[in-house]
Amino acid sequence: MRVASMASLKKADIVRMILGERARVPRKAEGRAFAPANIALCKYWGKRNEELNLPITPSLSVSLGTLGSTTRIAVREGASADEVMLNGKPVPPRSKFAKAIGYYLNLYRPPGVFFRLDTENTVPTAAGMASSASGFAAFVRALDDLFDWRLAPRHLSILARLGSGSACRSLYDGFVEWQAGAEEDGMDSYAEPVPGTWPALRLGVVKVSVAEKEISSRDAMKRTRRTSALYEAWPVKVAHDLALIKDAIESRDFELLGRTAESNALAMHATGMAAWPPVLFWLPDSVAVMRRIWSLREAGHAVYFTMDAGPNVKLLFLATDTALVQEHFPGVELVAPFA
Ligand code: 2P0
Repeated sequence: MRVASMASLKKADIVRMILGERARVPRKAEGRAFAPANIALCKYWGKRNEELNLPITPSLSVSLGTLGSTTRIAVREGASADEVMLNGKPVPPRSKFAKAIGYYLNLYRPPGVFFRLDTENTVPTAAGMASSASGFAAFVRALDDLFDWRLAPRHLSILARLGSGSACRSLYDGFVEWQAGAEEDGMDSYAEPVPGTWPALRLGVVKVSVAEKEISSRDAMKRTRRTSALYEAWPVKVAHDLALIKDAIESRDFELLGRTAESNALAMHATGMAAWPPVLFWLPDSVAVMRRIWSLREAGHAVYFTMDAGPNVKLLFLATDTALVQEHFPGVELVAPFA
């Protein structure tokens, strides 16, 4: 089914296109699913369509194995509101989190039906790792399970994207590429696995601050795209880095992977600094961590970093350097994406 006016397509239009004639009647007492968190090596930064979370560029991430979200969803018989639980605790209905879940549920809600949604995050939420990506991916899978839609992974990826862009990459393990697509309805903008595993690859999260950010990544990328003179260079940078990262994965060239991911993250942050008002996520300690990494490299160690829309630094290294990383970054949280 195609909709006549493409320009103003809403999320609900896309949900209708994907679900088609599928019933919105729960087929079991509870839907349940897990999805991994992911960290981008080549970042998603800027949208061509803010309603549908359609990106300007492709991006490439690595999923974090067993770190992610497990979501359970069930109908609340006779209730007049949804109930949202996070890590075993009720979430206040007026909170941003509960509202975001409510808006997303509205896309699928049969009239007058309310749900109980229960999410457990194994991503250390306080470690500055985004849980919205794994959260929305697990949410979509849990709905698919509850309603027994049996949607194709491509369609689940598109539905997860409607919740949060980077969530479309959390439908897969390992390395994942999100195609930017060109269609206005975004039916060609979804994630797919990139072949290749890398058992020795390690990530380490160095916590700098867990305080709530001053600006959400959503607002930061919007402002950057609209006001930063450097944004023009971003799609060119992504095209270049994406090809290098895929080569690095294929040839298991860790230095190429690390160098390219670090340079990509720094370029993303640079576009933000040139926005107005400026977008700067770094704190003095973020820069101190970067400098420590650069000193280690000068001493011949292959330790690199990436950073997302926050002050925490994510190290990239190989298993053989685990002891070195722990020595230089006490308290680092280690992640083995392929273990
Ligand atoms: C990424 N980030 O590729 C980039 C790098 C942050 C920096 O995806 O507005 O929460 O929900 O589509 O996915 C974070 O942005 O934004 C993000 P929305 P999202 O991982």
